[in-house]
Amino acid sequence: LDKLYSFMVRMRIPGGLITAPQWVAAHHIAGKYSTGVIKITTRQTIQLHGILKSAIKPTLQSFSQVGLDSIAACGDVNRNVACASHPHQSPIHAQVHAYADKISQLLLPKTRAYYEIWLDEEKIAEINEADPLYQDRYLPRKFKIGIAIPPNNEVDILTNDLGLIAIIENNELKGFNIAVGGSLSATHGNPNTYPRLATVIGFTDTEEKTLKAVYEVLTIQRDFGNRADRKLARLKYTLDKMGVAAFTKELENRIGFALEPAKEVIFTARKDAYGWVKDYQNKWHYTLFVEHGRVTDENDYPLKSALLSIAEAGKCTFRFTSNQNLILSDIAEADKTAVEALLNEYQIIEKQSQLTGLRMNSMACVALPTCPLALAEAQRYLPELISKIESLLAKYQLEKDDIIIRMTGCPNGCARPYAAEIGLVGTSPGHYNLHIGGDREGTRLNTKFKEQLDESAILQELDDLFGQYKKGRKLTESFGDFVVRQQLV
Ligand code: SRM
Ligand code: SF4
Repeated sequence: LDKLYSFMVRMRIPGGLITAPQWVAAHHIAGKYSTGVIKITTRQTIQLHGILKSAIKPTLQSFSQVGLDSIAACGDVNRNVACASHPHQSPIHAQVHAYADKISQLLLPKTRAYYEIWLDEEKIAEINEADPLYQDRYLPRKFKIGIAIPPNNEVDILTNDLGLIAIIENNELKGFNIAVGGSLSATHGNPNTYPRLATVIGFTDTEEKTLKAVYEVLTIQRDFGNRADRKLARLKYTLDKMGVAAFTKELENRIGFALEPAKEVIFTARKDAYGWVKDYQNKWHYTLFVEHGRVTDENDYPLKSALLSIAEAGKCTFRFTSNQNLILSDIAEADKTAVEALLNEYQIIEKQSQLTGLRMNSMACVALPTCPLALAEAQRYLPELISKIESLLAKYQLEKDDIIIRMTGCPNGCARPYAAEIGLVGTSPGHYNLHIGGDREGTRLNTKFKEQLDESAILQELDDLFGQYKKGRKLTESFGDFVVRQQLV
């Protein structure tokens, strides 16, 4: 018997916004063709796993019928564009959010292959499709773009190859600070690889200039990126090789204008706005913590059924956050009670109210059993580990502390563990490197503290660190800031 291969499908959902009918469709497609679990990812989209080869085409066709595709959600192209998700972040949130779609469209590969192979548009060969951006070679590596609306940094803007930071004054979009060269991936034992936060290189005011700058950052990476070693091919390595000044000069040559000096920006948080929040247009939004993005019915928690009922009622949109969470969004005042009744009927609100700060600020990547690169568990294990860490937090009365903890099954960094206050990076089954000292706002990477710890060693180290934190922290000091101030890393 040969292996029974199955596939994963990841959708392209710029800014993570879909309609209720699209959620209903995703629910049924997942049930019919995949494991049934809808996984919200760290880049605001959804994945389905366990799709057999014969089911790929019907899956993509079913998504296409509701206006969703998976084009460029993987590969050496611009990936799903992430954007600040919550409409309460600004009265002009929609204007900023629209950039996610514009950029996604601008940078889509021009090939019709997806339509031909999966959507029966016939003509499968005779390749003569002009693509001025990707030409005949695509990019040397994946490319990621995010858009942030300060002061919230839920998108972890500086971990993107290219980050746009919206500058809003008096409810007017003035333009964007442009940050380049972020990426978290690293490889165990390869000192040439490293996580890096993006460097802010300037500001653009108009839409035309911003999109031009975005486009030409990609052409620089296309032309200068390392095509000999995929481990060193991301924009961060291109940037560090060229130097920031030379990179900026090259960009200015290509765009034909000088970038303005970057504006001052302050980030204060990365947390999602849990619960009910009203926005500037008097619409309501309910943000739900979805543990590691897994929407399913299990452990007496019928989340997937609840979301289906809510979607079928048709009174909200669905917004995915970069923290793997979900916002039931754009709810009219008159419909709020109905949505709340459904949330209560399925005990969603009650369950949410029982969660600790640590759990609500946790993320884990997929890892085992589906990720072929996983060295250790992540999303299947972190919930259980957090229960044990919660006992330690209770010991020091730190249950309400919003400590950001993230786990990945390997050093690729899919749940951005290097940008967490506590990062656990898988090294082998049951073992993790422990990183500490990221800040709460996402402007400082953490540092490796201990290597190859098993569960009891992780708990012992955290017990000790929490004890010191409880005793020595300044009034509102975060765990990450404390361990750095104490020079523990
Ligand atoms: Fe990732 C590869 C899952 C966000 C860095 N990532 C993978 C693959 C496709 C494994 C593979 O290549 O065979 C994983 C699929 C596992 C599965 O079974 O589903 C996978 N990555 C994910 C997701 C689903 C994690 C999650 O649990 O949410 C995230 C999907 C995002 C999306 O919707 O597009 C995901 N991946 C990230 C992030 C975080 C981010 O982008 O904000 C990173 C770190 C940031 C960065 O890119 O530097 C990330 N994934 C990687 C890498 C390392 C890339 C590199 O430059 O070396 C790989 C491996 C690769 O590309 O060779 C990878
Ligand atoms: Fe897989 Fe590693 Fe990404 Fe986790 S971090 S999903 S184990 S590639």
